[in-house]
Amino acid sequence: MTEIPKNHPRYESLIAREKIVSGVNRGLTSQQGLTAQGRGEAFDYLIGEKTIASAEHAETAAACLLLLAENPVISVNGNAAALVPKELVELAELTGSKLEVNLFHRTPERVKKIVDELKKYDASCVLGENAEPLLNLDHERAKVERDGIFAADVVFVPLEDGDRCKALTEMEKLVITVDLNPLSRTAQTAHVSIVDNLTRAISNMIQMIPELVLLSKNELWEVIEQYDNKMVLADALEEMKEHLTEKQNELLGIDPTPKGPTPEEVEEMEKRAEIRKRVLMRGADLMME
Ligand code: PTJ
Repeated sequence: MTEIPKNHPRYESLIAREKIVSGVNRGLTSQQGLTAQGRGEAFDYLIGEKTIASAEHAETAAACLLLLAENPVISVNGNAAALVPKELVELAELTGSKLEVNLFHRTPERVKKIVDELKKYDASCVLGENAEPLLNLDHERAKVERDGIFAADVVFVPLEDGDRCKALTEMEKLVITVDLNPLSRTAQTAHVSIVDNLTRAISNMIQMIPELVLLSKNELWEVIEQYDNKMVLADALEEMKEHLTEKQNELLGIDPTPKGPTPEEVEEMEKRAEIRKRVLMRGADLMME
């Protein structure tokens, strides 16, 4: 891995890039995963490389769904395995979810390598090696495990392909995704779309779970009932628009905050109003005379 100094202004982003490259070199991540990461980075720029409030709301709803589910499954692809393997194992443990390696560009070698990678972080059981073509899609993309994603009531599929996301929602599962592109078919099809970087989203969810487990089932359902995925996506687009306008103003040296008058200007305005009043009164006197 290239040494990245901690004080580099783009440290987080460069480290993520290194992790994806290392994932490709170790045979975990597909080459297509490199372009996917690049696309994600571009959208992260637009959103200001931070967790926006609506994404945090989606992360809360996602964590509640995983806690309420009877049979939750977290799907792991080559990018997720390179970026957040330890965190995925932790999230699975905290929510009682199964982990399943589920690849778009599937090869048995890559599935095995990702299973072994997750086991390095103490995952007790990782599904994926015995997948069968059970989704309503053509051949390799259709493969999932019968006791894993196929049987799940809630599936968490970060960085998923649009077709497969749609196939899962059509199976009446509740589908959660993480996708920095609010316009992607996946983001538009999933029930809960977290528009945030996978690295931030997973650690946010891990941090909120200790508080969420203290809530009753009814309270967890309340969070979900108030959740509106369309609003979350619309808000992400709005944030991007606002962020772009802010950057445009910075470039043009425009200060968008409406300025009120200075105390001197207020005094001057009051003086003028007084003079005007006096002139009007004098005019009225003259007319009476
Ligand atoms: O390992 P495989 O074979 O299962 O392949 C995984 C990839 C991601 C290559 C595959 O599913 C794919 O081609 O995905 P797409 O269609 O490129 O979609 C990936 C989506 O994730 C895009 O909308 C990106 O903007 C988004 N994305 C990429 N990196 C991140 C991200 N979203 C959040 N966090 C990221 N780090």
